Amino acid sequence: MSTSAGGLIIRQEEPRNLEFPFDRLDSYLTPVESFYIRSHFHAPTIQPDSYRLTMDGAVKNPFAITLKELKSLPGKTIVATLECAGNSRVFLVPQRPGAQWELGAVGNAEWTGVPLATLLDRAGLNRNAREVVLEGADRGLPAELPRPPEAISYSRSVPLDKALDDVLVAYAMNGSDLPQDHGFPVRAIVPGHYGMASVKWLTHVRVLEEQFQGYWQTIDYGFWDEVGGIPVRRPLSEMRIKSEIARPSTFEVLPKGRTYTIYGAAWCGTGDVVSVELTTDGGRSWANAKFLDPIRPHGWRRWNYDWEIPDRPGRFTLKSRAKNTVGESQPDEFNERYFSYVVNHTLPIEVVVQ
Ligand SMILES: Nc1nc2c(c(=O)[nH]1)N[C@H]1C(S)=C(S)[C@@H](COP(=O)(O)O)O[C@H]1N2
Ligand SMILES: [Mo]
Repeated sequence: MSTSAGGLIIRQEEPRNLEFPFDRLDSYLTPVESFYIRSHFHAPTIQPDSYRLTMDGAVKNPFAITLKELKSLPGKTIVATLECAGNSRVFLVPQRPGAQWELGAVGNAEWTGVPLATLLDRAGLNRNAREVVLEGADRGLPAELPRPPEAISYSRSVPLDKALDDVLVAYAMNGSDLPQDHGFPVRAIVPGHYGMASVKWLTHVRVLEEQFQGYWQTIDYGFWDEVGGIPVRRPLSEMRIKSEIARPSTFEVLPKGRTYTIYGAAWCGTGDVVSVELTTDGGRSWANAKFLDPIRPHGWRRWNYDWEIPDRPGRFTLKSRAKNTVGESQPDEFNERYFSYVVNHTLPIEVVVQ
């Protein structure tokens, strides 16, 4: 099978926001040229020779490390699916502000780097350390209100236990140096979390003894949780379970009376995807799809399903629904607490049979 690469859809020219045409899905690892790009500010150019990653904050031995030193530390390679928290926003009615992503603000890649735990260990955590702020070299004014009074960097925090568990300080993607748009020379990969956590152009890691309340933690990439009946703002974190139909695509014309292999992928942030079901009658009946990929922590699983297309012309609504090992299942409806993020309900794909 030939693997087609590149050919992204422009959602915004500058800063660059490009979407993978999800109907072209045909490999387990998304080729680097096809991997969606989501950048809030102009991509910074970092010279690899002068690059330093600074580790400081609530630590005993702050230090800065060069790219060469970083690459000389024991490395690790993982597969992780990154999904932008705003992926599939175009399905929301009424329309929400933000990039109108369809199905392709998601990709699955292999990442190589050094565990953040190795660097935190070397820095020596203070007793009251609680969160780890990951800061990128890119700066600017956010596009949406309320805006901070001056330019800010892109920064996000992860809880300390996550930082020590499996966060990767990555310098390679699918076996090659990171491309500039994906964070050259170094980015964080926070497996299982929505893409916003995986800070690109990572130059500064700050350990905090308090809760981080930065712009991308509260104003943007937050949602309304609830404590004792009172809505409270919390940062988005783990990806919620989701499956997407890659083929057929919306309004594709299919021949009646034939077999069509519906094809897609499914992923989640916690646990493993264990089933994908398909409905071709708008939700009255569901049947199991077959997996094409084994379970692999944090990697997506492609699946397919042979649909015997009825022998009559008409409009049909297809939906897929994934379930995982921790009892999560895709909901039927969008959860309004997320306003314009976490669009993981069963997405209707309408096709034309003739
Ligand atoms: N420094 C920095 N890191 C960033 C961003 C950014 O704008 N600046 N965007 C985040 C968001 S919202 C997503 S979804 C992912 C996208 O990663 P990609 O462009 O490599 O696909 O990067 C995250 N890391
Ligand atoms: Mo994102």
